[in-house]
Amino acid sequence: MFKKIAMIGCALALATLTACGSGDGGGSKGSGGDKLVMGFAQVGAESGWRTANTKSVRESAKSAGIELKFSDAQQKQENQIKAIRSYIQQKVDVIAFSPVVETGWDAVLLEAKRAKIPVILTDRAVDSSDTSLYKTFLGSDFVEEGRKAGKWLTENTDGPAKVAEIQGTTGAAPAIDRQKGFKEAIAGKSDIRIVASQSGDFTRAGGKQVMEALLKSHPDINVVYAHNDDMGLGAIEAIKAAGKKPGTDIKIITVDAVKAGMQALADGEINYIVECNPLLGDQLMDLAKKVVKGEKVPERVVTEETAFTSEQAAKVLKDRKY
Ligand code: GYE
Repeated sequence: MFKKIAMIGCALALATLTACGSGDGGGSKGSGGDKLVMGFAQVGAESGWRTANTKSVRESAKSAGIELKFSDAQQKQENQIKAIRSYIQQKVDVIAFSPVVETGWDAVLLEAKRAKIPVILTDRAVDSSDTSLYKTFLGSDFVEEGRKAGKWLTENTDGPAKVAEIQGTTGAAPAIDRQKGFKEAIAGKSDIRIVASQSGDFTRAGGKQVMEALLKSHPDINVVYAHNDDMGLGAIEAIKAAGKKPGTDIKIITVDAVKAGMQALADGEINYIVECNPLLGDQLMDLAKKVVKGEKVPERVVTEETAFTSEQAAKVLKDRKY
């Protein structure tokens, strides 16, 4: 296992990091008490998935009695590195973070290791050959998600499929892996071809912009595979503006299954969604308590997930929590 992940949270610069703390501490170790303190470096607030994930982490920390110092990197690796350094300086008990991209973490993680602060990767992996830099990685199997998306397409194409792939953030584990799994699943199917592939940075605006351009450069696109719901929803806006019918003229497959995506799926504007579960908070807090106590934890904890068709989305929509 050469990959790692982790989550962290809120601010831009070091100066703002303390202000971003959850404020429920006071009796923490970091500030002289004995409450467990977690420094969490979140990717950003780019998508519905991320919003649900942040909420889950905050709520779970609270109910687990863990003081959370949260920072938001606004999808920039340099901000996450600053946040992690700040947590090391503050001598938190454990650092968790969700690396915006896979590579470039060894130096800062080595600093945490030298300071004897355990690191948990959550949601996204890092690509490093030194697995001693983190204790565990909690999150989804993104390659499997891509495979599920591709498999559905192989089973639901009527005629040649000309696929536009709207990728997540360049260099991010879910973008790399969701592409890999999808390609694997469609390999050898001569009637399915990815005709264009571009990054929409996991945002709705990004998905819309990419789709607007692709509809012009490749007017024959009849399938969109978007690496998350938000980009798929952005693509829907562009498709409608171009006078085409999303879900009918152009089939749409996405990943996440957040409420807005599930609504579009139930409405027939998206055709298939592979679930990616953002509710990692409880498992994360549980793992944090264990690693701080020095207990052994599995080096990989994979989230369980499913996938939804339009009919299935319509059934579960009203109970969807995020
Ligand atoms: O799919 C996307 C978000 O890392 C699994 O990040 C996460 C991805 C998720 O922006 O919506």
